[in-house]
Amino acid sequence: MSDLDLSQPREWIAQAAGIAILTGAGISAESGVPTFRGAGGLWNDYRAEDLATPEAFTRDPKLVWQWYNWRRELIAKAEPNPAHHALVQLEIRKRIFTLITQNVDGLHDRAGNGKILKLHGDIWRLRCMQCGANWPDRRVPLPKLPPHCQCGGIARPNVVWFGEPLPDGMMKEAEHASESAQVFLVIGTSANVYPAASLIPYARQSGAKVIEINTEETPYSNAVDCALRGPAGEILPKLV
Ligand code: BJW
Ligand code: ZN
Repeated sequence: MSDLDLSQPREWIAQAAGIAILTGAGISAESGVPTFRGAGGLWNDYRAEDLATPEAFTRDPKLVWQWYNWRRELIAKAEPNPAHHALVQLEIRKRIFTLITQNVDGLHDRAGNGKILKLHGDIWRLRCMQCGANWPDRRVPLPKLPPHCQCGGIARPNVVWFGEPLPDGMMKEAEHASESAQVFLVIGTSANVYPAASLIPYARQSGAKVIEINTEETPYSNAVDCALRGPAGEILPKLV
């Protein structure tokens, strides 16, 4: 870690008027929130297709909710880490700034970022399967699974499962931010899930310097301008 040369990426960041950032589960790992894939990933024990799909929820809403209830408990105990805080400093400093996150944990909000595009929704919001109403609910644990809406319908977590579209217009906004940025930071994502991962080549083709921060190699590590190997909570505060 200490031998990483940060001078070039630091200069790109310092000189950029506009910055866009894509974060994934790895940025919250140092806060104690498990990632999905890789060492200690959530889905080493649980298969994605068993839990994070609309079909799984229709089959067994209680099982899926038990998984989300457990994750809500873990996240409720977690605090934003130095990587989250560094991104708040960056937002204060840059005129053009967009934080695009795949995370549903809300730790970017709690750290204090304002301009956040939550591509995969928010674990702290519920949505009615019947009437479509959606509302915040931070109770941990939820008293009764599955929770219900006032209309009597079953509620689901307001997140995006496999096979579901991202929230209306959000990908367009993310693409706009990515093509307008001089620097695109990719932090703690395995870059396996689309369309989120497509923003990485999109930003680069639009002219941004792309900087990846990850403890491991990803499919894009060889296709970015600078790949920094190590924990986000240690690298990011030194970069910004
Ligand atoms: C650290 C670290 C430290 C650890 N510091 N780093 C094109 C090609 C192929 C497939 C598709 C395609 N386009 C669409 C698809 C299908 C599918 C898909 O992508 N499948 C792939 C798996 C192949 N995509 C979809 O279905 C999407 N929807 C869609 O495309 O809709 C189209 C449509 C249009 C119109 C009508 C209908 C449909 C939706 C994707 C939804 C993803 N949802 C989840 C669950 C969210 C809710 C929840 O949290 O429960 O989102 S899945 C899960 O993966 C979650 C994450 O946001 C997402 C990404 O994971 P992430 O963040 O990258 O985490 P990990 O764990 O994978 O990686 C962590 C990384 O951190 C690792 O690299 C570590 O090394 C690193 N790390 N500690 C720095 N300290
Ligand atoms: Zn309802």
